[in-house]
Amino acid sequence: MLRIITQWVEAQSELRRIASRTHDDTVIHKEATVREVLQTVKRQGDKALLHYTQEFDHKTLTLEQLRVSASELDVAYQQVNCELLDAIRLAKKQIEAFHRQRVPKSWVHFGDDNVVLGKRYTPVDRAGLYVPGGQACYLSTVLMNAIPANVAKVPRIVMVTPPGIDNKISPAILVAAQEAGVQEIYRVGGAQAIAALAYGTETVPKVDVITGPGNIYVTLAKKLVYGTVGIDSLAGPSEVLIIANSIASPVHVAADMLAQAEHDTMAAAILLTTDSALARQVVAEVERQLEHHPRRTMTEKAIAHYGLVVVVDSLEAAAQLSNEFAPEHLELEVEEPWELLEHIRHAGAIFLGCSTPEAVGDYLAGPNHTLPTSGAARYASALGVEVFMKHSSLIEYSPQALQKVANAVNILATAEGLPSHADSVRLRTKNQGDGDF
Ligand code: HSO
Ligand code: ZN
Repeated sequence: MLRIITQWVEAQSELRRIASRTHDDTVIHKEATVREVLQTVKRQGDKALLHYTQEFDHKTLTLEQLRVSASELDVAYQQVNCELLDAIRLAKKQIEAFHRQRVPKSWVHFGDDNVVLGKRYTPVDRAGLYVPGGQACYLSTVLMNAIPANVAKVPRIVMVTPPGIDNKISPAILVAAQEAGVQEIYRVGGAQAIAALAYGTETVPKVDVITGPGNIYVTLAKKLVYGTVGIDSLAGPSEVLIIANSIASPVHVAADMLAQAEHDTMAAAILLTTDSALARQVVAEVERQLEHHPRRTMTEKAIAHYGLVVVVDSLEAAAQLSNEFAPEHLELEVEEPWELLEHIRHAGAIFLGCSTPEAVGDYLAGPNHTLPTSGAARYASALGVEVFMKHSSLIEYSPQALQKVANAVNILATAEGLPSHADSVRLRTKNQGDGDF
C-alpha cells in the first residue's frame, strides 16, 4: 500500500531511506564471489565462461554456441512482426538524431607566436555492451547503448547477453542489435561476461569500454574492472519522482509510478504534490491498476517498500525535496513546467508537462535512457557519445614561442628538482641569444 506523508521531516527521512536502498550488507560477500569469477575468467578464458554459465544460469553451452551465429541473426528477422520492426526503426532514427547533435568536435586554436593548441576526439577501438536478460526483454537498452557507440564511430562494437530458455536470445534483442549496427553477439551474462569483455578470452574480444546495466553482480564486476577498461556508470535500480499539482490526472500519475515499479522490486516511485486530493486519488488508482497487473507481485513489492506520496506546501518545497533526492527520472506535471525547472538542480532526465510520460524517453524521444541512479545525478549525466570517445590534447610551439617561456619552464623544473626537464627546453633555446636565465 502506498503511503501518504505530510510532515516535512518525515518526508526527508523517508526519501533518504529510499535513496540508500541499495546499501546492501551482503555486498562484501558478493564482491568476493565476483573477484573470483574475474580471476578465473582471466586465467581460463572460454572454459570458465561455460563453467559459470552452468553454475549461475543453469544453462549448458558449447563453445560453438558462445557466439550467436549469422543464421540465428538472420532468422530473428522472421520472428519479429512488422509493427515491432517499424517501432524499432522509429526509435533508432530518433535516438540517432539526438546523439548526432552531441558528438564532441575536435578543435584547434591558433595563438600568438604560432602556438597551436587543441583537442582531438577519437573513438575507442572496441566497445562492449552488456544487455541484461531475466525480468524483461530490454531491446530499448540495446538501442540506447549501441547507437551512441555507432554515432561515435567505434570500429568494433560487441554485445553480451545471457542465454535464455533453450539457450535462445530473444529475436527482438537480436533485431534491435542489428538495426543499431551490432553484428557480434556473445551468449554470456553476469560477472563472467564483464570479465570476458575486460580481459578477453579465446572467443570474446577484449574491449576498451563496457556499458550497459545489469544486476548487482554485473555492477560489482564493472566496478572491479574499471581501470583495466572504461565503464559508463554503475547503474542501480530505476527511480521516478513526479512533482504534480491539481492539473495532473491521478490515472496518469499512477500509471507512471507503476511504469517505474514494474522494472524491479527495488525500483522507487515517488510523488510530491501540493494537492492532497490528488494524493489520495493516486493511492486509490495505484491499487486499482495493480489489481490486474501482469507483473503484479514484483510491482506491488516495489510500491510497498519504495513507493511514496508526499503532500507539500508549495512547488518550490517539492523542488527542494527533489533536489535532495536527485532522481534518475523527474516528471513535472504542472501547468508551467519550464518555470518550475528553474528550481530543479539535479535529475538524470526531466520530463516536462502532463503529456510527457517517462515511457517516451525510455523508448524513443531520443535522449539516452541510461541515467544516473541513487543520487548520482548530483554529479553524473546520461550516457552519451562521449563515453565511447576520448580526446587527445594538441600542442605545437614555434621556436619563438619556446624562447619566450624558456625561463619560466626552467624555474619550474628547477623548483621541482627535475634537471632534464629544464635541459629539454634550455638545449633548444640557448643558441638563440637568450640562453642564460
Ligand atoms: N526506465 C528504464 C529504461 C527502460 N524502460 C527500458 C523500459 N525499458 C531506466 O531508465
Ligand atoms: Zn522504464
